[in-house]
Amino acid sequence: MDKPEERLRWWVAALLGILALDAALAAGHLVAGFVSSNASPYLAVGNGAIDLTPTGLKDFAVRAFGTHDKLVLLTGMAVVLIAVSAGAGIASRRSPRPGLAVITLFGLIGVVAVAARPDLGVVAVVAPLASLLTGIAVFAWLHRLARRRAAAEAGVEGPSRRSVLLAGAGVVAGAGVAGVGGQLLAGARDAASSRAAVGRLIPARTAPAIPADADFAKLGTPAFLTPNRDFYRVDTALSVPQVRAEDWSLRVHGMVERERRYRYADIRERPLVERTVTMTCVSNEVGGTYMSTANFVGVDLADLLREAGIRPGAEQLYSSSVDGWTSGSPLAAALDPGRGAMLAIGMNGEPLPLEHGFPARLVVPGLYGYVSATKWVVDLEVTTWRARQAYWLKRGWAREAPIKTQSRIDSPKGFDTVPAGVVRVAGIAWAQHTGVDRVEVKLDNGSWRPATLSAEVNADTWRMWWAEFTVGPGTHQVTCRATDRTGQVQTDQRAGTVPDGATGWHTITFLAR
Ligand SMILES: Nc1nc2c(c(=O)[nH]1)N[C@H]1C(S)=C(S)[C@@H](COP(=O)(O)O)O[C@H]1N2
Ligand SMILES: [Mo]
Repeated sequence: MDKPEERLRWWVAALLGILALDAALAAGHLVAGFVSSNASPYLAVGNGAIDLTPTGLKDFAVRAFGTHDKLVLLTGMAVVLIAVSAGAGIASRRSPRPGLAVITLFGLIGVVAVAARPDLGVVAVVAPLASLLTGIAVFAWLHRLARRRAAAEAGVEGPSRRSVLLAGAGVVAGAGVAGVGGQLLAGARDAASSRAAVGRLIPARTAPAIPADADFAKLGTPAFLTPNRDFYRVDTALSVPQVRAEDWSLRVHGMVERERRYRYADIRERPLVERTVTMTCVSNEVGGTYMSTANFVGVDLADLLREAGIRPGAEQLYSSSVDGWTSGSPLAAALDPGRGAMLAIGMNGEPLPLEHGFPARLVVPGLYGYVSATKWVVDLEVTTWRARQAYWLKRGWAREAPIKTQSRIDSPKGFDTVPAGVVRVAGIAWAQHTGVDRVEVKLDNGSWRPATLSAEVNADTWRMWWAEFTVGPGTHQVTCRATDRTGQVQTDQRAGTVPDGATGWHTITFLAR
């Protein structure tokens, strides 16, 4: 039988588990600073979790938490890790073995998650291995110390209380230094400095200036061009991929006459074009905000594909990002000179922001982002639909996903209170690559009334609208619907976002007083 004095108090044991976790994660983060910030085991496990999450849950997370979905995931992971580590500590009040087993299991999960990342080489596993070894060493060491102290309290020779506390504090301080060090190292090598060094991208052909009456921002619509910091962001990347322009290249291969590889300077030195495009996410719900407009600067995708020479029978442009995300676009859309598909390197007068795909991304007007807009793009494979299935296609989303004709009310906002009398209703409509022809608005059970449209910038961008109603006190409802250039009226049939984009009319309720 064990002597009772050799058992650790439960809270001391729990603390040991948490300290070992802290040290392990910090060590991994530090080593990842030398390799790649994405080799940090914590981030790699989170990224792995995102890729393994079923579509329905992922769609829910994006809807429920929006851009914060990743913060929610990281926080949830932290809570689980701390709880399990504390539990493993408590299970190790006598022998360190249960704790060591749990640490080994965690460490191996980290190793697998890093090894599975397509953007990292094999050396990257040194980061999770550092976590694994540090976790084991710290736990074993602190455990021995704490048990000898417990014995000392029972009268046997052993370390002082002070030395045990110092050891614990030393682990916390060491982990702090390692964690911060890893962060600084990653920062020094990162893409932000590379982006800052790019300088101004001057298009040979600039987009026509946006007329002043292209938006009704004074009436509550968004500004016509979305500032980069406000541009919606949707991707599966838990930490933004860090690609330096100097290290980037784009491979064009597959069903082509000759494989090509472009470096950043090759693209930059070409005559650049600028195009104003409204991008939309297929996860945008009726009334949602996953859409934005920017001036994109880049080169014609069709030019790059033609230089490689397309072989007969090719159907799909299968593009991959540095972190292994993939997208499949109809090759015909990428080649169509009237479509204006681009390899973009600039956005609103700056190099692409890191979150929006620096150094380069695809932009194909008229198609939802998941079938067209690969960020951090490094590989273009010309292929068939049978040969390759892209990321979201495998998860139940449609192969063909043109953006649907839709409209949205921005003002009043749902459940606003406004003064009775004249009410101005304003919003946006979009039917990218087809163009918006008309928007109609309806108050309560009234008839459809035409809205005033903003100046059209081009068929690939949103269009703003407004209409005026006189309302008495009470609750009212407004609804809008758009008609595109083909004469198709936006359907009132409600459909969810899966598999190819939501439909239905946007209605809001407001109170007049
Ligand atoms: N590498 C990568 N590119 C990606 C995605 C992604 O998850 N990873 N998401 C796509 C989706 S679903 C959309 S809607 C657009 C969003 O681009 P933005 O974040 O610049 O607005 O990027 C597309 N490109
Ligand atoms: Mo999307």
